[in-house]
Amino acid sequence: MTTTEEAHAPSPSHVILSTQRVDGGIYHRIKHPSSSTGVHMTFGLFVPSRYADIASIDATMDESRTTRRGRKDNVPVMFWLSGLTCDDTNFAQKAGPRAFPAASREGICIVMPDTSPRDDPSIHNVDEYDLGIGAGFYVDATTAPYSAHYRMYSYVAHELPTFLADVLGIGRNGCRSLCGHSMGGHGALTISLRGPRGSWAAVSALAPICHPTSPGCAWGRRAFDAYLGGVEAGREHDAAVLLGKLAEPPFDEILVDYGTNDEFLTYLEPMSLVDAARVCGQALTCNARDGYDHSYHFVSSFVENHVMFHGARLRKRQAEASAASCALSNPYATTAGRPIECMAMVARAPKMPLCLETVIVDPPRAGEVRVKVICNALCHTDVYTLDGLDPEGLFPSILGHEAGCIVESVGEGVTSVRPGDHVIPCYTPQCCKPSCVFCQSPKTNLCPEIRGTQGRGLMPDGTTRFKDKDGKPIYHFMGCSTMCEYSVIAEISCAKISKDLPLEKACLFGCGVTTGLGAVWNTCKVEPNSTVAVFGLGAVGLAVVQGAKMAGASRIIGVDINPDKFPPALALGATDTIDSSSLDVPVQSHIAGTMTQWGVDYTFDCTGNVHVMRASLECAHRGWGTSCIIGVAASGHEICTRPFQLVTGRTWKGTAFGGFKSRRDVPRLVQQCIDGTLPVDHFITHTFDGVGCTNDAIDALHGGSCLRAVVRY
Ligand code: NAD
Ligand code: AHE
Ligand code: ZN
Repeated sequence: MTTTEEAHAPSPSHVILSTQRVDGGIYHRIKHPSSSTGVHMTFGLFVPSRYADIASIDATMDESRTTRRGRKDNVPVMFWLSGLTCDDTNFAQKAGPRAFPAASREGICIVMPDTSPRDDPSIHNVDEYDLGIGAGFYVDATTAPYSAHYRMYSYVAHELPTFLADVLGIGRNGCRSLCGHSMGGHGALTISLRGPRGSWAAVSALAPICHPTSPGCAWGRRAFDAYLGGVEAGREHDAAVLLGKLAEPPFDEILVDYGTNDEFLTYLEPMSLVDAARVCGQALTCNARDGYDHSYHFVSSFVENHVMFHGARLRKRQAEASAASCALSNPYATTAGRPIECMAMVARAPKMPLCLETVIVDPPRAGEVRVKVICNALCHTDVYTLDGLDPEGLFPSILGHEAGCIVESVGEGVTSVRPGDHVIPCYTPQCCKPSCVFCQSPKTNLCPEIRGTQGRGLMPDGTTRFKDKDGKPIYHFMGCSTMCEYSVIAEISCAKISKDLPLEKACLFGCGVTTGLGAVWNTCKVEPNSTVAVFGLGAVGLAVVQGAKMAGASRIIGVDINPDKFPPALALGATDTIDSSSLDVPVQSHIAGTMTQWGVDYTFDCTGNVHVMRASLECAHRGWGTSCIIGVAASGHEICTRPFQLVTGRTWKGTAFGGFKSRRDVPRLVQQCIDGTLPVDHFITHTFDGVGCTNDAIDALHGGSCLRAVVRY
């Protein structure tokens, strides 16, 4: 059994008859062969500028059809059904100037089908305005000669919605509504009332024929006699009858306008609809517009109200549809809004192994996002804090800040991510507020929006979302806390990324790799042919080597006290390696004196050791060398050098997260990795399964051969 949709599935070939720029967007006329009517049908389509890819459709719709088919967002559309004698252009010409800008503001498309199968070779009755051409009455005719092609009900109720959804990605998931004038008002009301509940988001009408089977309505009676063989059969296409039969109201509200000077008022009988609505308890706003007649002057005077009426309901439907599709695609829908009990590695005290515990993760509050942590990579800074070296270190806390996550649920007001999205938590957030001088400046990535509470292990409202099994609060860490199967982070700390990169690779962009690359590209802007020295060849140091190589550095000196780190450094582009612990002179004199005369253009500390930071500065080139501190020094440790070093032209600077603006740049880096221009596999030297293995990852990092240990949850 073929479904209604399959029976009415659109055939491939369509023709764009015309495309015009109009106020608020683009207006197309499209002709296509219709399986319902069996002839070619033409419809008008207004597309707001914001839907550029649809607005730019052309005759060869094929290749980009897939993109439109693949659209994630539900583009809403209002169907405008015209009245007797009209074709697909009347509304656009006479009411478009008011309706289109309003639709653009509302973010909705408007589709304007023809009023009859105009190409039907057997119907020529041009002298009868209320039957045949221009008068299809939105029914499927059952009597000859009209039964051959006059199937306007099926065309508007089924085929055209499928065409729009399938070919243009418009009006999917019920994001469509009906409005119409006169015969079109009848069509809008009856099609919406006959359809399965919920298949249309809203209905409204201007001067609609409300009770066409009524003795007073000659139009209805003539049409039903001619198309359906009698008025009785027309009861299935009579809005007042259909509404009066309903047990409960199908819509939150129906909007109707008519003119008190409408010359066809006796045919329209709006009060019959008011009575029917009262019977089934349907809210109906029926406005009698004083002095207005049946013309398009009336229509264009009130069409904006109707467009706004539809806009509000279509947006609500859009939100419901995306929430529903999220729920469908979001295996976490069942946990949303409730505390989650899960496993975490809790740092109970400095220099003590992490404890595997059951914790409670509360739901996200306003502006917050709860994420399922898929994997977490260990960064030296986690160990530094666990070792009690971090002046901001707090216990008990949940550490971890280099992770790949999936959004489980979002708090109130969160719009940039939704359940099911892949995200990277970022300890350097990006609020993007116009008032934030840091986010607005190209010079820095240090958005301070939540830095105060973040440094105190709290969420922006000053509370925590973690509790242990005794109900005691547990502190957050760096606004991430990803050594837990679920975490709650601020929306402004969420970098939404493509799902095309496995999270166990994408997680590396949460800290070390990004920091190393950014120190070279953003903080120091290393030029081609520069000479570089990198102190500490862990993941951060090796990312500096990789970044310098990609920047075209001519000489890259890698310094470490662990020779095991030299092979990966050389593989990534280091030209020289030094085991500084084996030197009998200070490393800076070896580099600036033996290996080079005056030092190198750029040096980077990736150890966190203040002595190495000094050495790294002091072998920066006399006159112009720049030394960048990446390493995080232990509490109380301070850097020093002779001011003479700076007087003689060296610059000492530092970087956090490589100067990258987190939410803008992390997705780009991930995309570069997907495109193959930024490989990172070489950083993953160890993998573990289960949050409980995090202590093993720490041991691995201490082992000396580990760059990044990725723990998969
Ligand atoms: P890591 O432990 O993996 O690597 C450190 C490397 O330094 C090791 O290879 C070690 O052998 C080497 N090293 C140690 N002492 C040395 C010395 N005296 N001379 C030369 N080499 C020495 O650490 P990582 O994850 O690569 O992080 C490196 C540093 O960067 C840490 O201090 C970390 O806290 C910091 N960090 C800072 C940022 C930031 O935004 N500024 C981001 C990430 C990491
Ligand atoms: N809490 C320490 C500061 C530690 C620190 O400098 N952190 C780096 C990131 S390390 C990532 O592995 C950073 O981004 N700092 C900027 C910031 O705002 O913290 C302390 O000294 O108090
Ligand atoms: Zn880190």
